[in-house]
Amino acid sequence: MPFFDFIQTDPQVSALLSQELDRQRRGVELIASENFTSYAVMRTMGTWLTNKYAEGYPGKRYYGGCEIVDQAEQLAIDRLKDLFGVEYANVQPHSGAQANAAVFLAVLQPGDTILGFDLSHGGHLSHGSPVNYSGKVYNATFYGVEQETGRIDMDKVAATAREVKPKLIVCGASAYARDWDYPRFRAIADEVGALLLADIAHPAGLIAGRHLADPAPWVDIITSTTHKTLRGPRGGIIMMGKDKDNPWGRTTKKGEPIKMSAILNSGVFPGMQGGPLEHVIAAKAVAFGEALQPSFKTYGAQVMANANAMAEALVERGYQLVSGGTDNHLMLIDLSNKGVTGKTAEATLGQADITVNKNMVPFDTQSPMTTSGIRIGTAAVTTRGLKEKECVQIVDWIDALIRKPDDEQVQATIRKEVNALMEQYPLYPMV
Ligand code: DSN
Repeated sequence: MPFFDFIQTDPQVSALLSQELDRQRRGVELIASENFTSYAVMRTMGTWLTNKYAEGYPGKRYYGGCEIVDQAEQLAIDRLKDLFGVEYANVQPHSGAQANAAVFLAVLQPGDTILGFDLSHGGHLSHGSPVNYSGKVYNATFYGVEQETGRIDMDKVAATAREVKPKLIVCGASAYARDWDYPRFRAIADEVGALLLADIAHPAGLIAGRHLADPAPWVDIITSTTHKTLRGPRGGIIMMGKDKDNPWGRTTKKGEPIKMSAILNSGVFPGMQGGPLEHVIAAKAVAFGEALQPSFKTYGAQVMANANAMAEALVERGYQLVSGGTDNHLMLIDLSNKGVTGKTAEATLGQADITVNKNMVPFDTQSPMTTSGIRIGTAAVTTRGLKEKECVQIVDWIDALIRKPDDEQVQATIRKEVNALMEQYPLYPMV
């Protein structure tokens, strides 16, 4: 029975589901923040757990009938703690942005100063951008990358921190191809008396697989999404390497110090969210179970090998990568020397069923809707089964398309080749 047969009562939505599955199957997916969940993760999301209200936490709910979802949520928590070797995990945030919002609400007061990575240099909207609540409610300040190196200069981060005296420093990005110096961020946070938050939404799966530096021993709080390199359902999480007493001396009515875990939990619920999405939380449990398998470590190694192969092939063909290469699953390509904007490149590659997103590059002179660059990542194509050889082939296609951005013949020819390649790597063949 086709996966979506049960919604034949709604042929319009059913047709759209079918078309989207076909789009995902036939194309090369290079959006760095996307991936393909396992069938088990996806099926778990589409279950009757969606019917259950469970405001609160396992064992302490505001509704009856939670004894089964309590077990599912506890399983997700326990597996996540195992996966990252941490003492505290909250699996309820609906997204990474919600996780960040809950943390900010829990540990900051309106008007407090935060120091984050500049959105226009690769940071994230929810780290203080003026168009986001985080930049409206808090006094947001930023560090960025150096124009010559495309890398963060930690001495400059320290100088900015000394100047602005933030209550919270955020390390983490949406488009930064390098690993993070967590010990140095820790030293800076300690020097200025700030809390330190690592948002690992992009590299989470690579950190879980121990391919990249582990923030847990260094930072106070970790947030992430679950659907990028971690390959779970769309959602967010919050973790702490160690739980500890809150630094503000807040106590219970009995005068006992309140743990940070309680403060963060209340930031999520009742602070930021209502009922948790227990169907998604159960799917997170499935995904964390998968990530605990040895095969997930192999997957992460291949994601990075594929990214490296693409980065090298791009550089060989004259492409400028911000920071010159990659340590993780993504790269940011500055197309200014190729005479096309990010917007044109995204549209041109899209015509050949290669999906990327236009992306600002540091010190960009184009607007966010045009951009000088594109961002590409290898998490999704690696899940499909592609290896270095196919990744270099993809770079050749990208190069041919960008050289002749208006040539519909080139686009049609490459589209056929892309579709033929991806047919060899079935996506959800059981559907
Ligand atoms: N939109 C995500 C990304 O593409 O990185 C971050 O929220």
